[in-house]
Amino acid sequence: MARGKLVVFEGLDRAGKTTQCMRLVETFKRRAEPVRLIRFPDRSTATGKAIDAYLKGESEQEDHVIHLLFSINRWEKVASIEADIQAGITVIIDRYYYSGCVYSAAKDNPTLDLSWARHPEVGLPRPDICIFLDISAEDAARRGSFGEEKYETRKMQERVRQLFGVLQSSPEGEDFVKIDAGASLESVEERILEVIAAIDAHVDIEDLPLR
Ligand code: T5A
Ligand code: NA
Repeated sequence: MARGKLVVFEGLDRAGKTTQCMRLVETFKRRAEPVRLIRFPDRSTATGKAIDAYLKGESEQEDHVIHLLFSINRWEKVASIEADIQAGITVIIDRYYYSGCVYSAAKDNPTLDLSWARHPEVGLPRPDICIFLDISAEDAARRGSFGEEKYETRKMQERVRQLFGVLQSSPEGEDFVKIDAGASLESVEERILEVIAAIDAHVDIEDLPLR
C-alpha cells in the first residue's frame, strides 16, 4: 500500500489555514481518498487546555515553558500520525513545528532563539510539504476576529512573518511552498490542489506556472 502524505499548512494568524485545510479535507473525501486533519495546538488534551488558557490571557507561562508545552502537544500525536501515514492515510496538519519555532523566537527572549526553539522539535515526522499561506500582517489584521488572542498584535505578527522568512532561507526552507493568501478563497484553494497534484506526479513545484 502506498504511504499517506504528510501535508502541513503554515502562515500568520488569519492567513486562512483552517479554512483551506477544511476545504482540502472535503476534496479528499469527495475523491474517496483517506484523510485525517490535525490542528496544533490540539486544545482538547491536558497540555492543549493549558495552552488555550495561555493564549486567551487567562494564565501566565514562562516563555520556555509555553514553548515546551506546544512541543509536547505535538509529540503526543506522533505515534498516531506515523500509524496513519503507514496505513495510507494522508495527514493534513494545521500549524506544526515551524509555527512552534517562529512564534517563540518572535518574543525576543535572549535565551529563546530559533535554534533553541528547534531542539525539542527534532525527530517529529518531517512533512512531504509545508504550504505557507503568505499574507501581510496588515491584510491579516483586517480579517475576522483578529486581535482576540495573545499573539494577535501587529508587532508580533510582523516579527513572526520576518522569522518565517529566516526559516524559509535555511535548510528547513526546502519543505516550503509559498502561496499568496491574500487572493480569493477559491484561487488559493485551486493553487493548493495544483501543489498537491504536483507531489503526486513527482513534478518539481518550481516548474508549476507562476500565479
Ligand atoms: N502557536 C501555535 C505557537 O505559538 N506555537 C505553536 O507551536 C503553535 C502550533 C493559535 C496561536 O498559537 C500560536 C500561533 C497562534 O497565534 P491557532 O489555533 O492555529 O494558533 O490559531 P487560530 O486563531 O485558530 O487560527 P489562525 O488565526 O491561525 O487563522 P487561520 O486558520 O489562518 O485562518 P482562518 O481560516 O480561520 O481564517 C480567518 C478569517 O479569514 C477569512 C475566514 O473566513 C476567517 O474569517 N478568510 C479569508 N478572507 C478573505 N480571503 C481569503 N482568501 C480568506 N481565507 C480565510
Ligand atoms: Na486556524
